[in-house]
Amino acid sequence: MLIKTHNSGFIHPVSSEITSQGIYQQRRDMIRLMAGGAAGAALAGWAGREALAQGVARPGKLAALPGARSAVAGAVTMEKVTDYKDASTYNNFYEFGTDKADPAKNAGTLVTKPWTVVVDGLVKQPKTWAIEDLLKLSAQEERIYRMRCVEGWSMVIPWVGYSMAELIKKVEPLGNAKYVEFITQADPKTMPFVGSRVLDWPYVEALRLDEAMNPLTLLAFGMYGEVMPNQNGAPVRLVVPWKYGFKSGKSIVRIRFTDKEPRTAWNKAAANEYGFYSNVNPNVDHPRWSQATERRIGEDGLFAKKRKTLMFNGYEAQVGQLYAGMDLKKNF
Ligand SMILES: Nc1nc2c(c(=O)[nH]1)N[C@H]1C(S)=C(S)[C@@H](COP(=O)(O)O)O[C@H]1N2
Ligand SMILES: [Mo]
Repeated sequence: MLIKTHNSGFIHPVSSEITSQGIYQQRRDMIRLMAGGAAGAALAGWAGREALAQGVARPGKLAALPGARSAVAGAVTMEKVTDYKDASTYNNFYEFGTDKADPAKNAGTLVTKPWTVVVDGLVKQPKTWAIEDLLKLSAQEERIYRMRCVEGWSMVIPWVGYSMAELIKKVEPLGNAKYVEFITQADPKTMPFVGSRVLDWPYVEALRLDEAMNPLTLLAFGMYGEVMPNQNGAPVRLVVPWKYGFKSGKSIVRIRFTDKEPRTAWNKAAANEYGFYSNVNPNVDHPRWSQATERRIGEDGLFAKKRKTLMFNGYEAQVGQLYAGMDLKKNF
């Protein structure tokens, strides 16, 4: 990232310089600049720098949404970032069709302004948030996460957002809140496949409260240093990098805290295939295929080897303790 300091102009910090103090200062600078409306070219952001370093330029198609590189353990991988083109044109978003190319083709009709997110259920501070206020609740961070779809492909995506825990702390869950349900937009007028019977709309996902509180769980507003493209879940989506992709609900309109395990879209569609937890696990096969390997999108040349899928998608150190003592074959 290009950080403006009072006397030395623009400097490029290297990772050894990223102290928590540095991150703190960077966040304060960012908040100050955003508050002053100065977000612009000078704020191309860590995302932009990181992407450039990896040979993936910020595409410059959408409004900039830079984020300071996250200090959360495990939130940055040095693996090659997936090309923006692949990340934005090879998607699952069944509200816009079931083909991987459909969301990019069809999601132009999604209306993201005005947008509100209702936060309710078992919380002390229920509230309807305007998307603009939700965006400003905490400093935007860049997180370069590995993403693994249950279908056997994976990507590496630089998301921009902040930990879901920031919002949870703000709304103060009651003592009996055990789960968080994420309800997404289901508007048949703007989403052509809502109304089809492929899923029971709206698309609903959920996490246990402690999973939602884990710092890796990201409320994302953008990717590649820009605001979220519609097909990737504008204006706000969840990203849960240790679970299969379908747990990361797109275009969220309501977040509800509950005491009972919510029914979720894919679990309702086929409970024997898609469990509540859906943690990435190479040792537990989908009933119809193995989950031991994956194909990294962008590496699918003739000689590209399949990669071994990692337990919890490589985030075991960060999230393994959430499942201590649980039988992960039963709780798949
Ligand atoms: N609302 C909604 N969210 C969704 C889906 C969907 O169909 N509808 N698909 C899921 C699946 S299966 C995956 S793999 C990821 C894909 O996200 P991406 O397009 O950002 O890669 O979104 C998830 N979130
Ligand atoms: Mo998926």
